[in-house]
Amino acid sequence: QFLENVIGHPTFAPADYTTDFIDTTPELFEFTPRRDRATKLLRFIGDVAVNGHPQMAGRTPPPRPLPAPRLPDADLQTEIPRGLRDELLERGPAGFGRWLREQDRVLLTDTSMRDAHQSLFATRLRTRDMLEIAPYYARMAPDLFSLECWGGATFDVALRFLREDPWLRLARIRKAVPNIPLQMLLRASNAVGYTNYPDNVVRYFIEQAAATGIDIFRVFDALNNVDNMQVAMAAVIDAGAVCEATICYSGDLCDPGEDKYTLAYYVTMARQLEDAGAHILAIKDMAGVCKPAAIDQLVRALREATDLPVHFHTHDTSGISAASVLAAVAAGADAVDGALDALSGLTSQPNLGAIAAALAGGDRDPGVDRTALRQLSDYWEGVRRYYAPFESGVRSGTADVYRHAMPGGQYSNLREQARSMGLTRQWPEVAQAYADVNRLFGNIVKVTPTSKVVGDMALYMVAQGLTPEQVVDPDHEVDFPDSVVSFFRGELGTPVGGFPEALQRKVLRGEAPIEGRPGASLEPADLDAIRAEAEAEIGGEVSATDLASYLMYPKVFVEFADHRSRFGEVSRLPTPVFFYGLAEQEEINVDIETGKTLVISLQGRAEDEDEGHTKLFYELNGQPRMIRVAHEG
Ligand code: 3PY
Ligand code: ZN
Repeated sequence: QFLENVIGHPTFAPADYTTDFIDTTPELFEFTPRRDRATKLLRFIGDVAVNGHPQMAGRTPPPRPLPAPRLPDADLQTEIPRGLRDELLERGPAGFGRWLREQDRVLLTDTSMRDAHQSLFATRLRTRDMLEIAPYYARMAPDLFSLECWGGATFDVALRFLREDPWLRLARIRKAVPNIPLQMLLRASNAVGYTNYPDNVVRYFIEQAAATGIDIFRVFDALNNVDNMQVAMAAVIDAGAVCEATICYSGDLCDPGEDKYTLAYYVTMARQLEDAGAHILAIKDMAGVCKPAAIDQLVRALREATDLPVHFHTHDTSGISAASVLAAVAAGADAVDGALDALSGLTSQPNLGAIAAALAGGDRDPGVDRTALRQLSDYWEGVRRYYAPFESGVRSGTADVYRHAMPGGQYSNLREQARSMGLTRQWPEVAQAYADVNRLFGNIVKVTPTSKVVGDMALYMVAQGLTPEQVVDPDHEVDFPDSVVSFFRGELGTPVGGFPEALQRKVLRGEAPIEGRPGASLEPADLDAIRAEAEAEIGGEVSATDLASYLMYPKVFVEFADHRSRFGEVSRLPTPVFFYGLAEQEEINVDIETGKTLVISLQGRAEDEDEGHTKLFYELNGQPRMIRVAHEG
């Protein structure tokens, strides 16, 4: 079919098909035999070789060659043992929750594939690096409570920057790890986006996620608004998955002056979540400010006030969060989160291997194989080297987090944003502005997306040299960022205690805010019409999961789909090749499907007689191939 298409095409010049030719004649490529998939990947590799990866602009690549990460020595031919997911499948979500609460041991969630890299290297961990290690998890760590591997910022970053399909990532992890529950972070009505979606979109997204492989949904609302969580929670329960309803920890329970985020406040919320059908309660300490004495009180109070098990999540930004994890365990927490050693610490989770070791032999010993955890971590250590250009450069814990309370998943991003605005040296001012904005906005819960609103305003203040007094002064003109205007309109819901009225009037310039739950004022989306619109935009078929991506991020999905049709499944490429390019004479293996491997090497390059193009000479499975790449810009 390929030959027929090409030979029959009027603009075809033998042995001289160029990327332009391919780009301008997509109709030739409406089938996907192996040769076509190979051509697309060669074209992508060529594009990185000639033009560089767009993500690397302004970043320094690590020295090459990068040693391959070391895989554990477990035998992948052995049968996959029974794991905690089997317990879940047998008992169902409610029974699983009750079972969890009855355990003496504390259970462990590994966040390496989601929050750890979101918090350490800008969410850039690629599917290929997850899939290499996934079957080892299945064999070596079946006693883990869950792998947090999806949701949060990973969805957006996969499509936008990694140009890979987050749904394929999930489906493949599921296939490789059938025995450990897979967990995702869901921003309730904001799903995996930054704004409220219509209720039927939230439900559709959750149905797709459950069908593709998510067992446990950690559902939170960025203002701790239970009303905003009901639709998502009900959809999770209807999908037959575990609903881990989440309380975002804010303020300071250890402060005698704390009059907003009090124990009574958290207990009330926990009871509402239990009434709404939660199977598990999560305490999400997104900034890592929940001190040991605070988590002790909180875990005890929530377990006493409800019949639910309690799962504690924190970040190590301060450098001492493991103390809070151990305090949570001592107070009766049923499960805790950590990241495997090599991906732990700093703005990520505390160290899972160290937590397991500290608890070993005690009455809450998690009962995991610590040698296995070490070998899995050895792998992550090698993988982390690949992503060095995306690390924030933060080298130590900082007590400053107790002042600004930035979420760990935001901290490195905001530093990067500050850097790109030329504000690197003004970081202390940005941190102070963040704390000031929080005060001006009425001391709100700060987690995606409200944390983004506060961060946008803080950067704006520092860039403009605005003082807090000027921000509130009705006579001082301020051009508030869009996210701030949308927040004060109530598009993310209403904060505990309401909006500061005078500031709201100033921001909205007389416009009336939304009353009540934002989702209630959004028209249901016409999914059939939207699918037709998406198909028209990408000029091809839109699958059920493609539609879910389009509903979240229409523009980003269309760009992704365009990339996918030009370059194929780039998630299959090794990470150094994806970001830094294939070195000449380096040989790589790329599995394009089970049992089908491409062996690719780059033999040389030459400038083309046609100016602005480079010819790349490859060897593909022993055969010479030439690709011409247009120079960009
Ligand atoms: C996210 O929503 O991405 C978060 O990690 C919040 O902590
Ligand atoms: Zn987190």
